[in-house]
Amino acid sequence: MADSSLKTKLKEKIEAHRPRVTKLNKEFGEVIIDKVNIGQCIGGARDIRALVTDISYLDPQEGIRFRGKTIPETFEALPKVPGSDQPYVEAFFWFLLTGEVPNIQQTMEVVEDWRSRAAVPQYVIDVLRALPRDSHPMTLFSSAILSMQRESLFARRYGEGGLKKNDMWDPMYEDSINLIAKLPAIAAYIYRMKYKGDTHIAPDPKLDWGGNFAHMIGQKKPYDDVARMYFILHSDHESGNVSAHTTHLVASALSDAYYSLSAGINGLAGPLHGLANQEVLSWIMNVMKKLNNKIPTKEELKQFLWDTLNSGQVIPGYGHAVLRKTDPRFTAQNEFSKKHLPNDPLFQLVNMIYEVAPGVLTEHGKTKNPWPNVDSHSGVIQWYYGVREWDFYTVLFGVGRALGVLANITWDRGLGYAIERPKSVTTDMLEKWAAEGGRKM
Ligand code: CMX
Repeated sequence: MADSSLKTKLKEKIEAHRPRVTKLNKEFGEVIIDKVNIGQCIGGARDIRALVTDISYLDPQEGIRFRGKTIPETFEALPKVPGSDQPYVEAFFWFLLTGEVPNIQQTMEVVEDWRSRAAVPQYVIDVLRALPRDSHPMTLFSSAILSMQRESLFARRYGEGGLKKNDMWDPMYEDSINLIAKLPAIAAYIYRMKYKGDTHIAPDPKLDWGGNFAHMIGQKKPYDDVARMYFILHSDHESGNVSAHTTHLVASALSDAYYSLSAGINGLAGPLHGLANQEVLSWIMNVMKKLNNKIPTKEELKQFLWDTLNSGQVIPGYGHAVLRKTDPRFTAQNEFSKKHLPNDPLFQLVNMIYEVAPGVLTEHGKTKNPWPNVDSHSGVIQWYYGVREWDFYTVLFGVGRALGVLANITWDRGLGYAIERPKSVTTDMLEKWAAEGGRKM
């Protein structure tokens, strides 16, 4: 079978890019681009420039750019689904992989390709049904992905021997597309099994990837656009965040896409990362419950924020390891909400938190970034459209995040990136270097 246009384009891009990386490595490998201090060593490797990706870049002030485009530029440039305001997620994936905006024919080829690979094997359903029904949806999601590892073409071809380093991106790409195509149906199955009386809705072969997810969870327009927007916004945030880095790290051992994505999803499930969007909603609901479902005044809100901080908890949805301004993914969701749910009380509460929380966090004085991140807004939109089971929200994040991390590990294999293996040191060594004023090089 002939390769798809996307795969052909990707091959061209990888082959054109490879000499740049080889040259950098061979001729300029000794050039210093960063230094590491004890604080970074203890403090989660923050800000150390030690990863490479061309798929997205996160500027602390401006926020994310996908392939050089801001969020509004990205949404503007991509072909839209007819009758919708939002682009095809399939077009976005083409853009992430190649850096080029596809035309509508190229986009529709991806739509067709993903449709043709979307059927979820029965044993995945059996695995989901065998797990305790009160398992967290992220446990179900990660288990479903891992259970499909036996399908990996990468693992098969590697195991057969003779898979050359320069050819590894090909089965990694195939595995990635096979996985992406199935994720909406898997996520929808989890949703309806857990929360909708175990009743299920078959995919509609006429719909695109994002629209089909909305359909399969039982949502109507304009939720299809919420799904598309949500998946695109959550896709990629350069390489150092926990889910992206974990996926990359696991793949660096030449583990296949199934092992790697499942691991990344497990990292996303942490409350300091993706689970924060669930935490935001439960925090907001707690505030409302304490006030008999009344929207708090600014003074009451301020008090709740302080109570949270004084009890040693973080304010979910605020702060960021890299960003130092309002997350443009927050802004994009805020713009959407202004248009579609301007009078929703929870949306108004999100805006009130945005007015009050940065001041409280600044006065509290710990966080380097008192501004909201993506998670402080996403749950409220879901809630408005009736997706109120907030422990499902991180699965939505995970479906979107898969696009970015799988594009990245396909490129990792295309460029032959090495197995990741940073060096560790002991506390004794750090104390010695602290006393000596630095490590003697
Ligand atoms: N509320 C209260 N305290 C906060 C805070 C918040 N929202 N954000 C940071 N801090 C605290 C940290 O806990 C840390 O305290 P200690 O010194 O006692 O350990 C201090 O401020 C310094 O942290 P930082 O350098 O500003 O932030 P980090 O890079 O260490 O952590 C993050 C980043 C996102 C984990 C943190 O801001 C946080 O916990 N935020 C709330 C959870 C959240 O919204 N996570 C989602 C992030 C986006 C995503 O990945 O989905």
